[in-house]
Amino acid sequence: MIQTIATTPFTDQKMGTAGLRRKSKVVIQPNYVENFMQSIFNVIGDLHGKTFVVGGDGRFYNDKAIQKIIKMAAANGVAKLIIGQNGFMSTPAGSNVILKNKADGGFILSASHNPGGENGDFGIKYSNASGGQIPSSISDKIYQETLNIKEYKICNIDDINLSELGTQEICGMQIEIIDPVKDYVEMMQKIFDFSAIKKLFQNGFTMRFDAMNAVTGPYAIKIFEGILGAPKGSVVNYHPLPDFGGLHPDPNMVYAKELVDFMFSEQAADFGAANDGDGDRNMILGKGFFVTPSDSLAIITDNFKLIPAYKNGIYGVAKSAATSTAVERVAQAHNIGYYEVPTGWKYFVNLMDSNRITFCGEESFGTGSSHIREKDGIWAVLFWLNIIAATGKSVEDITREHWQKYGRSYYVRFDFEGVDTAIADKLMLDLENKLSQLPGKTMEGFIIADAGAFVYNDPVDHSSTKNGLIIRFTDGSRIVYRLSGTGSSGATIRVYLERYSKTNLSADPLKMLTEIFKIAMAISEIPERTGKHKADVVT
Ligand code: VG1
Ligand code: CO
Repeated sequence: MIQTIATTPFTDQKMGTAGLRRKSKVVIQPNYVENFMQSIFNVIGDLHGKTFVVGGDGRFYNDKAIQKIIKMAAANGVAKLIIGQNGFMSTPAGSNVILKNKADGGFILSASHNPGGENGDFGIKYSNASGGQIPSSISDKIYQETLNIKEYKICNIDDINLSELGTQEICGMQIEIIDPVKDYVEMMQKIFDFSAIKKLFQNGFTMRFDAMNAVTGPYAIKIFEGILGAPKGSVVNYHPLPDFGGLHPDPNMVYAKELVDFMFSEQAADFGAANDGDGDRNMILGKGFFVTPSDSLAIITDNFKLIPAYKNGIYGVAKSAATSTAVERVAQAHNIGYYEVPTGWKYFVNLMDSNRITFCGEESFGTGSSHIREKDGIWAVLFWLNIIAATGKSVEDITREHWQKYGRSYYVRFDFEGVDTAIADKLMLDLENKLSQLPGKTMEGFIIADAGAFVYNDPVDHSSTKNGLIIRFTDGSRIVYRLSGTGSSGATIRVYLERYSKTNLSADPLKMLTEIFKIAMAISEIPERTGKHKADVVT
């Protein structure tokens, strides 16, 4: 039944910040998924006795790609696959299943927060036995392999029915179909005070969770409405759809518009939240109030004692360089370790494995802890509910009190999308060369303290990564520039701005950052070079 099929390489199978992401139209080409998967299997080497976890966020092509992966894994000698029922599994649930079963790795079929459907994107995230996505040293090897691939192995059998739970054997490989929600719920119950949150809802507390027609719907229904007793209808857009119902499943102020409008209306619930396509991102809202992901990480860290699983202490905390410095002040206050890493969750994995950190987060709506090795959308929502249940305070009060205590980091990200790749690369190169001349200069009344590339030297594996450019001002304000590594066409220039104030706590973030924005544009020449005088997305 095992066939060896001749193939020719694709030249664009390099993984980005989090796995491979391409237009669906590209991925559905004959042999595209096959080449990529065979390259991974070749780099792993001997697959005998190995177990992998497979699932996806249910987007267009999830069903087809998963059948190919199953048949190829069998043909390549994999011992066992643990598969999410109907081929579904969120990214955080997948990480948990890998760790719980001591599997050798896993594949989540998702392009995360990118739109799905025939005209959207498809992707594959590859994790190893750590439960986190592979480091660049391995993805580089896989990319080299994709450029040289000549053949792949596949089992010539009918498609497998993925709807029935249980174990079966296909082509000499064992497959176990599991309910991915069950394990995930059990894990959450071990971390948080479910009975306190349940009481909160019994006392009339209201919430709205927007699953954005993506993978977290079934998890959210089970946890929030089922176990915790949130009123029916609290979870919306909970049916995972192949095109996410046309939504862009990125939980931010721009793309989660329906939820934002509701939470800023007269009918607003006490608490609002959304997750992204594959369930690893989260947005937290109060009544007419938005919590930036950078503040959310700081607040979560400051309140660790309220949560059963962390009450006896946490190791340390880490953030991506582009994330605001709010959590740094909390780490100092609690005298715990503090780390700054490049953008991408894979950089947190070594820090968690070596007990250097417990919490970590990114400005891009990602928060998580060492319970798994991925960011975790529902975990973050439960963390906030647990803080609210323990303190009896609203989202807004919790956040404002945090600012009173630590001061406020005003923070906004500007994305310039669809920029010609050559123009974007040249812009970043020229900018980097210019940075050494900036320290000491005064612009718009702000004095530049230092400027340079962000370089991370991993304290565990001693790898060195350069990611983004940072300008720091004497008052603590910062500008970070990066090119996105998750797009599927053209380049996106991300500009992250931050300004700190100890006393001015209720200003409009965009107003606070007016001068810093002007400086960021003047130094980088983004308007002149890209023709864009305004960002495409502001979050
Ligand atoms: C973006 C975010 C980054 C995040 C990554 C994956 O990457 O900025 O913080 O880790 O997406 O998120 P980039 O390179 O486009 O800036 V997701 O929810 O995969 O999985
Ligand atoms: Co995601």
